[in-house]
Amino acid sequence: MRTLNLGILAHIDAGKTSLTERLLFAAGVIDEIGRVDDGSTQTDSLALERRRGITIKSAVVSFAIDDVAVNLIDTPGHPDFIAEVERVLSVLDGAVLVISAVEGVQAQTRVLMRTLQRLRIPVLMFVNKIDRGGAQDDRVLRGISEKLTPAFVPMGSTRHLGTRDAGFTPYPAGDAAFMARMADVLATRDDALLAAYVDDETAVSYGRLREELAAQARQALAHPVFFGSAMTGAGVDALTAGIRELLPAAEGDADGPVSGTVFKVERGPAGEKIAYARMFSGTVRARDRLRFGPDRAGKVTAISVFDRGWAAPRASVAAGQIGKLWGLGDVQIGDTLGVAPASSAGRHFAPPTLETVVVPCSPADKGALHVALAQLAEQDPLINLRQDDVRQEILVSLYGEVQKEVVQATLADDFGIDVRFRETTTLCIERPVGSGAAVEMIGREPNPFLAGIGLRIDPAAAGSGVQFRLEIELGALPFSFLKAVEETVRETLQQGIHGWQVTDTAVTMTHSGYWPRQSHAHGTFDKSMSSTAGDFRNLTPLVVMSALAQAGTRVYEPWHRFRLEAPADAFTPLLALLARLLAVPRTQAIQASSCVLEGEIPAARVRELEQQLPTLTRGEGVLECAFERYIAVRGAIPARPRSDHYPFNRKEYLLHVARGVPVRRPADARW
Ligand SMILES: Nc1nc2c(ncn2[C@@H]2O[C@H](COP(=O)(O)OP(=O)(O)OP(=O)(O)O)[C@@H](O)[C@H]2O)c(=O)[nH]1
Ligand SMILES: [Mg+2]
Repeated sequence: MRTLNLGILAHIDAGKTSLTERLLFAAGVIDEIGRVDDGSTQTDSLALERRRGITIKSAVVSFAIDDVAVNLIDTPGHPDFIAEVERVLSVLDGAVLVISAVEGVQAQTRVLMRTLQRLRIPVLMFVNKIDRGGAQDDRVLRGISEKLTPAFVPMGSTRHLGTRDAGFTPYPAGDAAFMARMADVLATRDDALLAAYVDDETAVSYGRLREELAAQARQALAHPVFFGSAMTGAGVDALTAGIRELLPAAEGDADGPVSGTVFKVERGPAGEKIAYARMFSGTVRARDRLRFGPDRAGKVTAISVFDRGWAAPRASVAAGQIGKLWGLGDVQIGDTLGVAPASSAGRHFAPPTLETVVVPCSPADKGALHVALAQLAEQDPLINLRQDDVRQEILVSLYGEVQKEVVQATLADDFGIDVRFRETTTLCIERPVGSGAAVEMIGREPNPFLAGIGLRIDPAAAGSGVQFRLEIELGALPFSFLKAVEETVRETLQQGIHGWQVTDTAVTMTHSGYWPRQSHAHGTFDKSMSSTAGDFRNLTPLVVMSALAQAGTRVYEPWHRFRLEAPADAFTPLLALLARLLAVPRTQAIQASSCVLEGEIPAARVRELEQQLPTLTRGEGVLECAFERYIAVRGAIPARPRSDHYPFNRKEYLLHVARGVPVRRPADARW
């Protein structure tokens, strides 16, 4: 039996969860179709999801199509939960991108397709809701062609669009228009096919085109498009057949070295940690000891594997499969089990752009709040818990207001802690402007640490994060010291010159020095003569900050791309509002009764736009927003209150002062 790990992705409300339910029903896994609107679907199983009618967490279910075992991952469409989508991307063999036949290609559809293409993940498209009033097929196809990809192939025709009787009929074998479309799309990627087709159109058989379509779809070069309705079930059989025919099965050797990726972590009823892992190679058995980080490992106590329905207890999970693993107490989302798979995760979407202070309504809950948030951060690492030691406050990173409400409701429902939020600020980033370097030699005044470090900081491509490189000889420094330097570099860059996270930079270690472990004649360790990892941890922040000060940094703020649809008479007031919010409208179109405005807006102003919109448009305005890029802040630079992890101690503080590195003595320092 082949396995296919399939993601369902779309803009919010396109019908992913409803379609998942339909596919489970069609495969005979469930006898009755649940409805999102009644809170009775399989994959929206959290109380909060049922209450709100939206998906918040990715969920896995499975079913079989003939000889293919499909693990289906239903993902959330709301941009506040994009991190959930990000985490599953690295475990997919293919995806179904759902597009509403009424709304067409939407902001998030573009963001998702762009990412799927970048990762070369094969994509089938399903144009859903053909039963709903306003459904159109040609307009959606135009949208796909203009905004997503030219390499799409409609797989059939629709009838009675916009009615309960709406249906989809796959093109029959040999259909001339279908063959012409396949040939057009496929020939651009296949010279032999192009030559044969140019030579004699009729010489290329339907069978050959169909085979080539499957081959190109499996390589993510061509994208078959199906139509249907998750509500009535129309077109779902054709989609099911397409999933089997046109998407690749998981590859991997069950007898090879163990390699897997953890893409979801949850807590069981007794608080036990459960890791969801997709295996790329090898087999993990219960009681196996697994390594999942440089210094983290654990023993698997139990396994269940997704198989025709839900996860069921099994003795092992093998290459291609998705399993739930118990017993790995320290495991984190994104961890690699065993050897790293060829296509490692990495960041595909923008990080959260907001940060807010979380305050317990009852001060007595402070300790419990910290524990609860740490558990939430385990399931969603981008929450990025930050403790402000000076003000004794806890901060979390967020994507938006809906995620904020979800965090609040989860803390209340699952942990019994009522919280409120204070001061939501936009998270900016800092990027180095030029290059900077700094060196502290070992044993040279005023360096009080038994460590020598030289670092150079250079700007790197947008989106590349922080890379740590070595220009010292490998082996010149013991590994534990090297690791201490790299970790401390990353930690220090959490807060740059203006307090924001420094990113898109390459940090190169250019110099190192240490004193090897010295012992007295009688064998006791002499700290005054021997370097320790602590010396490297203490010295690194200073060298980083000196080099960074020399490189200089610029602060960038997040901007969103927006699309606004509103009654035509709201056009002028909307333009005025956009101007006040410093948004930049790029295109606009006014028709008889409605207008469409598209452009970019600082993320910090999106909330205000959302709040003003209903009044200006009599509640009819529709706003779509998605993160687009970082743009350098003009004018006053927003400063972030520093949480001062450093200086760690008095020696280091004095060294900062001696070197003229800007530093503040923590208010609660005991020295
Ligand atoms: N008429 C009609 N309504 C549909 C169809 N599919 C889904 N819906 C409705 O559209 C709404 C959203 O459906 P969901 O399945 O929750 O959409 P989703 O993409 O999972 O939404 P999120 O997970 O929150 O992004 C619900 O009210 C569904 O009943 C369809 O084919 N036809
Ligand atoms: Mg959903």
